[in-house]
Amino acid sequence: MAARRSAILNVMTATAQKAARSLVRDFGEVENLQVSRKGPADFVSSADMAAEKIIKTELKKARPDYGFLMEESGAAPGKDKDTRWVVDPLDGTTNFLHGVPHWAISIALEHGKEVVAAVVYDPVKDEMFMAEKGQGAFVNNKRMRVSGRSHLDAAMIATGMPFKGRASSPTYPQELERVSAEVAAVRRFGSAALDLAYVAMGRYDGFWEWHLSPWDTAAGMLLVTEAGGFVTEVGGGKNPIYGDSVLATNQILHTHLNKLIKPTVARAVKTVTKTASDKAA
Ligand code: 2AM
Ligand code: CA
Ligand code: CA
Ligand code: CA
Repeated sequence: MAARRSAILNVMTATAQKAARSLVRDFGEVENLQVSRKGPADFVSSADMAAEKIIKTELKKARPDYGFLMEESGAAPGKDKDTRWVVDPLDGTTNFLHGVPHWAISIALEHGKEVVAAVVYDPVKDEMFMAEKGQGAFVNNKRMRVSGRSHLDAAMIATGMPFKGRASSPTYPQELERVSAEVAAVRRFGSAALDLAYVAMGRYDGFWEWHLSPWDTAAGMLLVTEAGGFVTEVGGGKNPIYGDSVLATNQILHTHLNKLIKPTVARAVKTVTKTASDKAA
């Protein structure tokens, strides 16, 4: 079935394509880009900045009243206080800067704290992932469905390694060990937006990562739910976009995968509490 794109998805896909042309040009001569560091393992390049500028200009032209939350320029409220774009102009910057062809543009539209439309575009593979609340999810012109795999021993699970240092994710090594021991394969490709798109498409059966930002997850989350999957925080919390973790799976594996990851989380919370009270004593 072909996707009939609404006006808003047309705006979002055209914007993503325009930014993609700039990014693809820069990807072709990555050695000439200006790169700076925002933190210890946090890079931003002139490609990220140029793409963000294009996206902001195009979206502003199409919907002048909407606000923005963008990775590089932050929050900019619009006249319409209820509606804003949540944008990552380049998800997978580290891949991009190393010439690894796995990165994407992520654009979500949030209305009244709810994501109502989403586009994730991978220009290298020419895959345009899109969804609108209540209308299903599509890749190019094909409907997407999450996988039907029901056993962890056949599942491919994606994750992201903690990028804020070991101390910020003390339970992650055990989580990875427990998950690796039970599933067919674990993958770590370095773009959370594409990880979520691949769960929506049924390529991956699940994905979890800690400490992502709203621009990494907002669009991908709607792709997964509109493709019939589940997205929560690790442990089941209902705020994966603004919380501190995301767990996305097909319909069947959510409880299993959550249980595998969660026990170590519970232990870590106890340990932290004890240390804090020790200090106070
Ligand atoms: P980015 O490329 O837009 O920064 C990979 O684990 C995911 O984490 C990617 O979506 C990446 O988004 C994000 N990420 C990687 N390093 C990061 C850092 N140092 N700070 C914040 N987010 C990061
Ligand atoms: Ca970044
Ligand atoms: Ca990102
Ligand atoms: Ca980014």
